[in-house]
Amino acid sequence: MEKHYYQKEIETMPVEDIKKLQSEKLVKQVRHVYDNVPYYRNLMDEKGVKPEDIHGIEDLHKLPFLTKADLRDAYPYGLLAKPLSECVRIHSTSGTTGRRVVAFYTQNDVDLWEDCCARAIVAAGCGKEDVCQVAYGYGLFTGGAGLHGGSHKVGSLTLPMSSGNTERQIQFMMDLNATLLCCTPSYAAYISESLKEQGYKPEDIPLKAGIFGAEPWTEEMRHQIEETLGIKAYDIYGLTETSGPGVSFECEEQTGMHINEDHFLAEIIDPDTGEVLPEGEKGELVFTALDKEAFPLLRYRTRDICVLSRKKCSCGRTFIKMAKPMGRTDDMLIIRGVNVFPSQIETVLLNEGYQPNYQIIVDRVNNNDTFEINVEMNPEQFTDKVSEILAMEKSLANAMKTMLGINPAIHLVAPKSITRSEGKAVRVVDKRKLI
Ligand code: DLL
Repeated sequence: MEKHYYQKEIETMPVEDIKKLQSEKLVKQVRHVYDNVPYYRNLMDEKGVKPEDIHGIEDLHKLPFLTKADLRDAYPYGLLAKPLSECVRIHSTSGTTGRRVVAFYTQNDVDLWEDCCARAIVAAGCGKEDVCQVAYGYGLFTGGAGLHGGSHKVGSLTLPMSSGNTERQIQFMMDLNATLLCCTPSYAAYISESLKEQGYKPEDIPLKAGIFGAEPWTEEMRHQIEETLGIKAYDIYGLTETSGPGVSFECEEQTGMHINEDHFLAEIIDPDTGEVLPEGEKGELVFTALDKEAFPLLRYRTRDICVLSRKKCSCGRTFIKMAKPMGRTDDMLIIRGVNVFPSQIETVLLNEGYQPNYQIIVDRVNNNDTFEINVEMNPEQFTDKVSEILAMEKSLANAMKTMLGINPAIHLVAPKSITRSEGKAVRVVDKRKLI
């Protein structure tokens, strides 16, 4: 089968050439930041590093990290490296606590970001003949604008739906023969559930691919969405601070996401010590944006826990791959001293035949953590016999105990009683007020 790329020469560049390119860009970018961002210049001065000390990517470790706390401190303009008159766009995080992060873009920043999203669309097997339904939120969130821009670059017919109004999403999808769906995996699951309820079979649905990201999702959830919609579902990753979606994207191998290494330099560090870890080890993902002009973060700690791998990929792309993020250093729950990730809970649910419709509720009563999971029953599991429900709850609690090492209280609830998400799903309610 012929392979398709959006920018073949870059995407299949020999690794040595990528590293050389990254080194050249890094030297320039450090100079740009030092000269234009007093906040980061101070961090470098405190660490005793000057731009002259950075000769290439081998010197990256000398640079100070930048954290979300720095972004909050510097809000709103403190990390801006270009005059506002040269900026054409702002996006912002969906964060619910504290100050939001605002990111600025020059026209060149927007262009390169859209190229990254275009690479993802082509890697998902789509092109000019496709109809791309963008059901990520439009607005300050980067999902809508990013995939929209990428779809234009590829020349697909773009359906700028934004998220929500599921009836209308389905109507447009069916009437206008959408072949590519872009939205969060939880919204994709919701749309597929609604299609199924309306009696559509996978073969009735025009879609052939989906590009889903912005939140963690498991392989099990991927299989379920793929089966219900009759598509191939591709993961896409990114964050507002690094432009948005498209920092990395999946190819047909579906074994991790290729990082757009001509624009982003990735490292994995030990989140406790800051030490750089070798390829293949699990740790916190750190990005240096090599081309961003207006908001050029160096060594930005994402808080996402991940693994990198440079194993040869059958798609021909040479960019390093990142595994699906396993969670965030800040959404890992510590319950009764045990580390718990929502993704582990989701894996158990799907293995045990439940849908990924659940909510985790953690509280602290008399200095003890309480740990409850509300889980929706499938319509076919639904029963009003208390003994049957209790038996199902017990069996699910046992499966959770095996995976997590601690025992949650499981509450099976009626089908459709947990609020569906049109954007990022809210999986955890932590009432302990630990911070
Ligand atoms: O979520 C950008 C995006 C939009 C990515 C659309 C993909 C698709 P933020 O709202 O700033 O930006 O959230 C960034 O979301 O640090 C991860 O924790 C998480 N995240 C993003 N993509 C994935 C993914 C957008 N594919 C934060 N898998 C990141 C797991 C993801 N987590």
